[in-house]
Order: sequence, then structure tokens, then C-alpha cells
Amino acid sequence: MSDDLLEHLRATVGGEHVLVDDADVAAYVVDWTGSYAGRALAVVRPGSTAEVAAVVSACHDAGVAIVPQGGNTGLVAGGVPDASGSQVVLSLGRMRAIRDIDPVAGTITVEAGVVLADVQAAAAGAGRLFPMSLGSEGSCTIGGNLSTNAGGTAVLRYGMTRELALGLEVVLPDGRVWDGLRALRKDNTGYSLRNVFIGAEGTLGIITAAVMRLFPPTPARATAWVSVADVTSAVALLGLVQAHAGAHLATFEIINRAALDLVLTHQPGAHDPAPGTDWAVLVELAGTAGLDASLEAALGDAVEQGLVEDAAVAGSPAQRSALWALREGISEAQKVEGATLKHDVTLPITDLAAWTARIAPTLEAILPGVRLVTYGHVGDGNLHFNLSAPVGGIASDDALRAAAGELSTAIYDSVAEASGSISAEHGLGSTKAAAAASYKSDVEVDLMRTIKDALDPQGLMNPGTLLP
Ligand code: FAD
Ligand code: 2HG
Ligand code: ZN
Repeated sequence: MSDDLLEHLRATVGGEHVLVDDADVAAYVVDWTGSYAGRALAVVRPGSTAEVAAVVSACHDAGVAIVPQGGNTGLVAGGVPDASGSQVVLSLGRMRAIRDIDPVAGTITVEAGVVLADVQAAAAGAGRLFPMSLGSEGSCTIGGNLSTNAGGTAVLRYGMTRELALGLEVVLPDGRVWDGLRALRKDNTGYSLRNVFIGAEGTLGIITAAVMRLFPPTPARATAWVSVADVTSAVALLGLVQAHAGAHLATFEIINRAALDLVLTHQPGAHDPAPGTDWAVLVELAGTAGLDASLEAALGDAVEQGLVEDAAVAGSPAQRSALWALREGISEAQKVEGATLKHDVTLPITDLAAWTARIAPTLEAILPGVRLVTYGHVGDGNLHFNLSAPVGGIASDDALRAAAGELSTAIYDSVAEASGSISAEHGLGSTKAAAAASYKSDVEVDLMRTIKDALDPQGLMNPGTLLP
């Protein structure tokens, strides 16, 4: 049975694009964190929408499950197969065409496998800005960004991926193609089908292409590393910068000492902009001119109000890059450090400070010495509340793994009590699907299941991801 399917897939996409040998599939079956590894019946790499449709149709007829994969940078194990060896990984990596770019309309039409950095570069080449920015932008793909509704460091100003998408092309679980590649800003002709597939993590179909929005360029930047005493001061600073800079505020990211120390330890050449301080905020204004004055006025007011301990304003592109490298290097540094327990939580921004203060002693009681690596998109009310093991090597890593369930449950219970969400931007994948369902109402889970069953009655699209 599976031999017949593999023969059919080879005939469809070419033998060299159906990978079965262990060495060839290795990079596709382990996630970015290295913590989740599965096995695949095969990795199939179609080169066109028609080929994706034919592959999906063949798997549908054979009753074989499909795991769509883009750049494999996801952080919730949604893009890697399970351990059964029965699933086909469908990689979009060959679908890298930029089909159209229209700077006047402000749109770019790209295939799903185009790497985010290439979309940014194509937009810049046409004198426009594609604002989405993630630490993984050199590897993640637009199809993965849409499927996870990715966030990043420009959400404050431009919104999540959903807000940047106008139209989609999707291969449905039975192999039919929905051509929704409309480049319209206004279209009130029924349910927003596009939004059903965005954030669906490959459970409802395969996104093969998209029309994304472009914006006017913002060549001028003003960037500062601002030391603050705590999360309360950071949130107050946000209000001040908004008052001074308005729509020019592009980025407002918080970083605690534990996160910064990991980068200083593991990133070659990293330099501490403010030794001895506990929290920092990376603030960036973006526009065309006059930004330094707004930033300095905001920081001046903040100093007067006692909100800021110290501020380093980037005086050159190299200094700006160095500050950004500290922020963007945290994921990699924490991975190198050892076992990591990731939580991507969001709460109403006005509750963030009280919540971080409230949860810390609970976690310390569960695992004394546990390191709270807290950072992220505080301007969006979204913290990466990641845990590292107490200092102490392999035995400590084991202790973190052993306490993982208790630690995560304590965090999620307290986020739920505070009317927050346990996934702000990374999605649910297979690691958080069960937890998320347990915090949703029966009605909400039922609505989600109804959509899933209507589109994928055989349950072949990325089973175990998003819905338990
Ligand atoms: P993959 O990892 O390949 O897949 C992710 C999910 O989407 C899987 O469920 C997969 O099945 C599905 N999928 C992929 N392509 C398709 C498709 N074409 N059709 C249907 N389903 C598909 N995320 C953020 O939101 N914000 C950040 O700031 C951020 N920073 C990161 C920094 C680092 C260093 C790393 C490693 C990751 C970061 N991420 C961040 C997480 C990750 O990069 C994003 O989730 C990204 O959108 C995933 O894209 P991908 O192409 O790698 O998708
Ligand atoms: C970020 O904002 C990413 O840097 C990654 O969302 C967070 O690695 C993480 O937990
Ligand atoms: Zn993030």
C-alpha cells in the first residue's frame, strides 16, 4: 500500500523529490529546538500548486496523514511528524516564486515556500516595506508565517501576519484548490475564508500562495536600549513613548537580566549596554525624519518621572545592529545553555507586571533556583516566559524536565485566571494542543472541531496539532 503511494508520489513530483533515506529526511523530522523528533514515511517536495494538489489527493485516497512544513522553525512541534513513521511530510521548500509585486497597489504575491527575508528584500527592491520581522526570518517561510499567524517585533505598528494578508491559495484536504488570491482591501462577500486558514497550523489545508500587503518604507530609525527597574516601569514607559512618537513607535521589547546574561555568555562579541541593571527595553521608532528628537523627548520625560535608570541611544547602524543582536540572540543562547521550557503567554498589558510578580514565588517553590528567562513583545502584552534549569549542568536539566508539567500548569492556570492566553504567537502545535483545549469553553472547542470535521473529515491534515 505505502509502496504504491510512494511510486505514485515519485511519478507526480519526480523521484529526487521523494526522500526516504534516513540521512535525507533527518533535517525534516526534528524540530528547531531539537527536543521533538519523529519519523516519516517520506518527505515529499512538490514544485507547484498542481503538484501539491496531486500529492494531497493521492494521500487522501490512500488514507495517509500529511504534515505540512515550511522552514521548520516552529517552536511548538507542529511541523514535524509523530513517531509512527506513517506520515508524509509535505515540504513547501521548492515553492519559492515571487509571482507578482505591485508597489502602487501595495501588494506582493508569493508562493508559500518563499523565505520571509526574501519577501522583505523583494519589497525593498520595489521601494516598499514588508514589515514582518522575526529572529527566524532567514529560514521561516511565508506559508509557515501565515499558518502560525506569526507575530514578531513589528506587531505593535503593523499587526500580526493575519493583518498583513489579503488573499490565499489553498490546497484543501481532498486535493481541490481554492483560488482566493484576491488583492482586495475590501471584500464583503461572505465568510472570511482566508482567516479560517491563517493560524490553522496546517490542520485544514496547505497554503500554496498568498497576496501580502506592502507599506511605504521607513528609512529613518531611532533606537535605544533603556534600563528600567521592573515591568511596571516598562509599561509606564510605553505610554510615554506612545504619547511622544505616536504611530512612529515600531518596536517595544523587554529583556530581563537572565535573558541578557545568556546572550552575553553564548553570543561571541556580545557586550552589555547597561551592566548591573535588571530589566531593559529595546525601543525603536521608524519613519522618515525627526525621530531622534521624539525619542529623546520621551526619554527625557521618563527620566524626570523616575521610570528610567539609564538609556543608550544607538549612534550608528553598527550600534543599532549590536542592540538588536542582543534581543534576537536570546532563543539561540537559551538553546545552547541547555534544557528550556517555553511559554509564550499574553495578558492584558495592565496586568503583566502584577502577574510576573505573582507567579515567580510559585515557580521557585516548585523548582528552587529555576531561572525565569523573561523577554519579548511587552508592547503587545506578550511575554516569552521561558524557564531554564537552575545553574548546575545535566542533573539540573533533568530536574527541569521532571518538573516541567507542574511548572507549565502553574503558569497556564495563572494566565487563564488573569484572562490571558497560553499562546500569543507561536501557536499550539502538538506541545500545547491539549492544554489550550482545557482552558477553552466546550462551545469554543466544539466550534473548532466542527470546522475541522467539515474541511478534513478523515482527520489527515496534521493530526495531533492544534486540536488534541
Ligand atoms: P514551520 O515550522 O515549517 O511550520 C509551522 C506550522 O505551520 C506547522 O504546524 C506546519 O505544519 C504549518 N505549515 C507550514 N507551512 C505551511 C503551509 N504552507 N500550509 C499549511 N501549513 C503550513 N514566531 C513568532 O511568531 N514571532 C517571533 O518573533 C518568532 N521568532 C523566532 C525566533 C527564532 C530564533 C525561532 C527559531 C523561531 C521564531 N518564531 C517566532 C517561530 C517561527 O519562526 C514561526 O512560527 C514561523 O512562522 C514558522 O515558519 P516556518 O516556515 O518555519 O514554519
Ligand atoms: C522571539 O520573540 C521569538 O524571540 C522566540 O518569538 C521566542 O524562543 C522563544 O521562545
Ligand atoms: Zn516572539
